[in-house]
Formats: sequence, structure tokens, C-alpha cells
Amino acid sequence: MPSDVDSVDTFTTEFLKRLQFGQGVVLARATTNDLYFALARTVRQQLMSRWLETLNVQRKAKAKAVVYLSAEYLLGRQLDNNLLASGLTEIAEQSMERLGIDITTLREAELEPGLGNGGLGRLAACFIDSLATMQIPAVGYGIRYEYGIFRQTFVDGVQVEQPDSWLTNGSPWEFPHPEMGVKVRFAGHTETEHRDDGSVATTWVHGWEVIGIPYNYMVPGYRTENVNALRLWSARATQAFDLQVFNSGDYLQAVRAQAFAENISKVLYPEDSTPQGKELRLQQQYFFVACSLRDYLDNVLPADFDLRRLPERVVFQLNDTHPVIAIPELIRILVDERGIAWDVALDIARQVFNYTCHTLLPEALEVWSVELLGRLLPRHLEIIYRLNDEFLADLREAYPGDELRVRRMSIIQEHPERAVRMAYLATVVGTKVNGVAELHSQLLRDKVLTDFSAHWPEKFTNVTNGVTPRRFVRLANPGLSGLITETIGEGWLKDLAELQQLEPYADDASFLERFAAIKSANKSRLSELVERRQGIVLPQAALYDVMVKRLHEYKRQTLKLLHVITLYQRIQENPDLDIVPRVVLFGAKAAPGYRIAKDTIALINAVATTIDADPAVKGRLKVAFPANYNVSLAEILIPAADLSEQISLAGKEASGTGNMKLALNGALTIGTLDGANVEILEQVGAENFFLFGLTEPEAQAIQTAGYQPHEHYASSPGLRKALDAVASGEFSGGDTEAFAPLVDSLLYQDRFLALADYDAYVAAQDEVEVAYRDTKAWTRSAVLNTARSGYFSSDRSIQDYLDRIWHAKPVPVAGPTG
Ligand code: 26W
Repeated sequence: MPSDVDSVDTFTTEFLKRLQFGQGVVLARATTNDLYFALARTVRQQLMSRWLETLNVQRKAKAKAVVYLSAEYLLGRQLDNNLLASGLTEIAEQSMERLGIDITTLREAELEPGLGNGGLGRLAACFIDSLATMQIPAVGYGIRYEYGIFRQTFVDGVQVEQPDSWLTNGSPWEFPHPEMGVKVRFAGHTETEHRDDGSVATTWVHGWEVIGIPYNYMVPGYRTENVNALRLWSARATQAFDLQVFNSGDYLQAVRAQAFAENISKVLYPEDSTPQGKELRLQQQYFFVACSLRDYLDNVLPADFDLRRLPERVVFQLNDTHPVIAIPELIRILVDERGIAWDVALDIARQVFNYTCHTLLPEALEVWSVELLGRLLPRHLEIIYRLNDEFLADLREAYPGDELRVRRMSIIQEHPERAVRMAYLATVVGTKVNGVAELHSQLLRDKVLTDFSAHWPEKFTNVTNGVTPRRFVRLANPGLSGLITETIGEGWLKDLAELQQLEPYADDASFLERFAAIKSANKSRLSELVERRQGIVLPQAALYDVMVKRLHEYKRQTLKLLHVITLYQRIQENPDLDIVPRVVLFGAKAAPGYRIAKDTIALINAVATTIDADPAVKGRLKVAFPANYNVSLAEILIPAADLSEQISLAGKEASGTGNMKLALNGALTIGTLDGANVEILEQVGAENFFLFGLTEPEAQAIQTAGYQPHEHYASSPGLRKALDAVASGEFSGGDTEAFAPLVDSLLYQDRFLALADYDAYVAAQDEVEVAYRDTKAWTRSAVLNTARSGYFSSDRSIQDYLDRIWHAKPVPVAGPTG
């Protein structure tokens, strides 16, 4: 048995062993990275026996397991999370102190695995945390990108992307298993054999193949013995490639072929809304899905398992359409490899797959051209065609004569090119389709998958997103966590609804004072970081106004910026104006090819610089845009926020999850009736939320009637002035060209009605200002935001998935004493 490291002594001994035998250095000569590795390995070792025991118990229980298929996991740093889960935080801190090591430096030495773009990837990370904490047998499958989301830098205020080489120092948390490599085939053709008994057998004669190497990561539940696995795949060339090296004589060509294979898991695509239809992306999707299914069916399930009983043992959750190619892959395995009849195989597939949709934007719905699919995955295309033929036949029976409808619902689109609609494929085969917030699920039914929801109303359901309170409250906000635990005990970390018990304290003056002091300390922590990184000093006694999320037109960062410009102009006009000092913080990455988004970043930085240079504004208005917003930065920014900006055009943000993290940490939301904002408003109460803007039906009506952004420019003096300032070059040293594309897109297009919502937004911000002046009332509202946001735990989301979709049950792992 491995030694337990449950005292400062044993921990220290183990740590020094890891340092000496793992890193091969002595304490006096160790680098920060050595120390970080030794610490991580000491923690990992403690979790190891639990992990093995979990696998053991789960295998014996033969319980139904949840398999989460996701192309992205935005994990964030692991060290603190794993210390917390294993209850070792204090022991580790004391041990490091005893050795004279600054543990904070070690924490910061960890390069976060940024294997996701934004909301969808972070949601996956929260979900695997909750699954483990709730003791559900579950495994997450994904891709071990060598380069995660790019590192954002600013050069003269313009976003410049750098590769995120998170693996350069190695990763102490991963367990590679090269001996468990899985072959994945691509391309080639199919051959059909008509047997004497009338049956037909298809063989896929592939063109080339690669190997998937699994890397395991532990997913420890919070204060439970259960440790689940996250298994990420890395692509390697097969021996066939190696042989070529020897046989072909063309050594360089062969090495190039090898590099080609390994390209598959090289880099995360940084587009999070407009699929590029790139061949490599489809290769990534099929690669990880094929590895994962093979692994689960061959290695996780018992050797003699009868796949006809698959639905009793597993449910596959498809995180958006990225893993949807798993559907034809499973059918292919069952029919072609296991000799199961088509109808039976299809019936199995129907029971095991479910699909979560994370968007409403039509341009974000993935389609793969038939040409590409046929070339890369010829057998899968055949299977999709057959599925579609049978589906269309059913439709023609259900809606005789309604050929228009049949064409609308076809899995294959004809225009502008023949292509497979992945969301339709998932909807046709999956048992359940869910949206990620009430409004989103409703719009999914009514607007996006209309015909399908009429055809199969019971297929559609909602599961409102959630976030893990372990990372986003306990770790990110230790001050608040301490206050909460002192007040209501520590049960809230596993049952966030218990935060309700804080409600009475919203009227307790000393509690309010402590709550406000914690917020203020979090602001100091943030401003220290901003000062360290960019040499900017933030005023302390100010309203911290935070907008952090990917940069996208529908999220309307420009609307926020127009408000900032308006505030600036008010000060310019009236230097003695009595306004609430405000720090406006942005965090946002733009997809590298998204022109308008990058222009918006440049404009935010330009406005920040201009305002900074103006002495009249000093201490009253400040814009800060720390580069490279990621999970680690979120953990510092969110707890410091007074005001949470959730201002997307109604009907566009599927849910949002930053909105939940901010509310939980006591920020008041200024927001539209969009995504989960609707539910936040419902929970915290209208008195504690600044609601503004068009509703979804109103926005729809305006757009149908023919929206004229220019009319708003003409009728709103504040708006006109703000836009004129940008157009006149006030923020670009007189250059009127610099932001012309941005201004023109607002004035002549404004796809997301920013101008239409400007007046309402500024009015709501004026209310914010009035409210903020009453410190006590504001803090009371902040406390109520925290107290009433327990609903937004990802544990609650997972419980909803269990009840409505998965129907799996906990399998607790008994501790050493249990
Ligand atoms: C390039 C193809 C593509 C398309 C969409 C890549 C990635 C996506 C994701 C679905 C984008 C995404 O992250 N969506 C967000 O998902 C969150 C979790 O459900 C929601 O909270 C956000 O509202 C939604 O934008």
C-alpha cells in the first residue's frame, strides 16, 4: 500500500522523496518547476489509491455509467483543486512553510490546461467535477491538444496570438498509456458483399490510420473517496508510418507522413461560433470519438459483454455537435464488426445517445460537406444516408404530401452544398435533446428545431447550466468562503441550496460589513495583479464593473464600450461632475480570424489609453483590459466584481455561466432577458438585478420590420456623441480610418441591435450609480445575490441530467474506515 500523506511529517517526507527520486534533485538545487512537480506528485499519490479503488468498485457494481464526450475541457489549474478535494491544503501549506518554500509561487508555476474555447469547455470541466463529487460512475473523453487556446498578447492594443505550449515543462497530473494505443482509420472505400442468405456485409477498406494514445487525468470528487477519470487522446503515427521510413527510401517524405498523423491532436481550433469546415477539425472529431468508443467497449466493459445490453450500462452525452460522428461510428461497430442486425444496432444507438445544444446562432450549427465526409469517412457517410432514408420514409408516412417539410427535416441539406447537418443527426437518433437554460431550450424548440419538436415533443428538455462552487467560490474566493462556512457551516460546498440560510444575514449590519470588507480585499488582490502585469494602478474605492467572456458581436462588448465613452464625455463636459468612481474591467479573446471582434479589442484598449491620459478623469473612470483572460484570471477577477455585465441581445446567449459565477460571488447583474439571466433574475429578485433592453420577441419584431440602426443614431444624442467620437478619430490619434469598419458595421448593420438598446442600457447604468451610493443597500443586494444563487451549482445541473436524461445512480466508494 502506498503511504498516506495525512500529516505534515509524512507529507514532507513524501515530498522530499518525490523531489529526490522523481525530479532527481535535492532541495537546495531545486527549481520552482521541480518543487511544483514534487508537490503535485505528492498530492497525486494520495489520490491514487482512491482512484484505483473507484475503478474497482465501479467495475464490480456493474452500474450504469455516464460517458461525457466533449472536444473541449477548459480545466484550469489542477493543484489547488486536487489539494482541496483530498483535504490536503493545510497540510501541504504547513509542509512547504516548514521547508521554507513559498507555496504561492508553486501554485503559479502551473500552466493551466486551456483545452477549450470558453463556456462549453468550462462547462464540461464543471460537470466532471460534479459527477465525481456526486459519486456517479463517469468518464470524460476528449482530446489532449498539444496547444490549447492561444495566449493573447496586446501589441499597440491589438490582439496578437501566441501558441499556448502548456506542456513544455511537462504535466505532473497526466498518466500516459502508450501501450493502450487505439487504431483509428480514415479514408479509403467500402466493399459490399451480398451473401447467399440474402444478408449484406460491408467492409471498410481504409486509406490510412493513426494511433490514439490515452492520457488519464484524475477527477477527484470533493471530500469523497470517489475519483473518476478524464481520458484525453493524443495522436501518434502508426508503425505503418515507421515502416515507410525504412522501406520507402524517401526518408523525409516518410517523416512528413508521421508529422501529418500527429497533427491531429496538435492544436485546439480557436473559433467558438463559426465552424470553418476544415478537414483537420473533422479528423479531430472522429479521432477522439473513435478512440473513446473503442476504449469504452473493449476496455471498460467486461470482455464478454453482450452489446445488445449496452443501454443498461452506459449513456453517451454529446457535448454539442462536435462528437456527433459517434452515432454512425457506434452503428458501424455494431453492424460491421459485431454482426448485429441494422435495426437492432439502430435501436441500441437510439437508447444510448443524448445531445446537448449550446447555441442558437444559425452560423454556429455544424454541417460537414458530403464531399469531405465521403472522402474521410466513406462508411460513416453510407450509414448516415441509410439513417436518413429511413427517417425520411417515416416522415413521408407521417406527413403525406408535405415534401417541403420532409426536405426541411432531412439530415442532408442540399444548399449551398450537399452537407450533413450534425444537429439534425443528433436529434433524429438521440433519446433526448437539451438546451442549456429555460429560454434557450424554449427557443430551440420554437425556432431552431421547430419541426423536430413538433414531431417528437417528448424528446426535448432543458437542463440549465451550473458552475462548480468548489472552484468558483471556495478556491477563487477564500474570504467569502470562510465567512459563509463560519455563518452556516460547510454543507454548502456539497449542497449549494444551503446558501439560502444566509438570507437573514442580509439585514445583519456586522455581517454586511464583513461581506463588504471581503469584496474590498478581493479588489486589492485584483489590482495587485493588474499592477504587476501591466503597471496599471486601479483605484480601490470604486465600483468594479466586470465584463468577461469571449469577444463576440452578439455579446455586445461594444455596447459596454459606448457606455464607457458616454461616462467619459460626461466628465469632459462637466469636470466637477459628481460621479461614482468606476473601474471597468474587460477580459476577452477574439477568434484570430474574426475581424470585427479584433477591432473591438483594439478600440477598448484605445479608449483605455485615451481616458488614462486625461487628467480630468483621474480616479473617477478607468478601463483595464488584462490580456489573456483564462480560468486562472477569472478566479481573480470574478470575486472582485461589484457589477456583472450580461448584456447580450435577447435570444442569442444560450445560457452564460460567467453570469452565475459573478452572482454567486456577490456581484449584481446588469443584464438583458437572455439565457440564464432570466433564471438569475427569478432567483435573486428584480430589486437585486438591473434589467434592461429588448426582449427576444421585441428584437425579433424589430428585425422582421427592417431594422434601421441609423434612426437610433439620429434620435439619441448620447449615442450620437459616443459614436462620433470613435468615428472622428478621438481614440486613434485623429485617424478616422482605424475604427471605420467597426463604426460602419454598427451604423449600417448592427446585427445585434446594440444601438437600439443603448438608451435603455445607459439609463440602467444610471440606476446602478444611484444604487451604489447607498453602500449598505448595495451590500445587502450583493449578499442576497450570493444567498439566492445556490440553484446555479453544477451539482444541481448534474442532478437534472440524472433525473431527466441519464437515469444513473451513485456508486459510493467506501473510505479506509468505511
Ligand atoms: C466552431 C464551432 C463551434 C461552435 C460552437 C465551436 C464551439 C461552439 C460552442 C457551442 C460555443 C460555446 O461555448 N457556447 C456556449 O456554451 C455555454 C455552455 O453551455 C453557454 O453558457 C454559452 O451561452 C454558449 O455561448
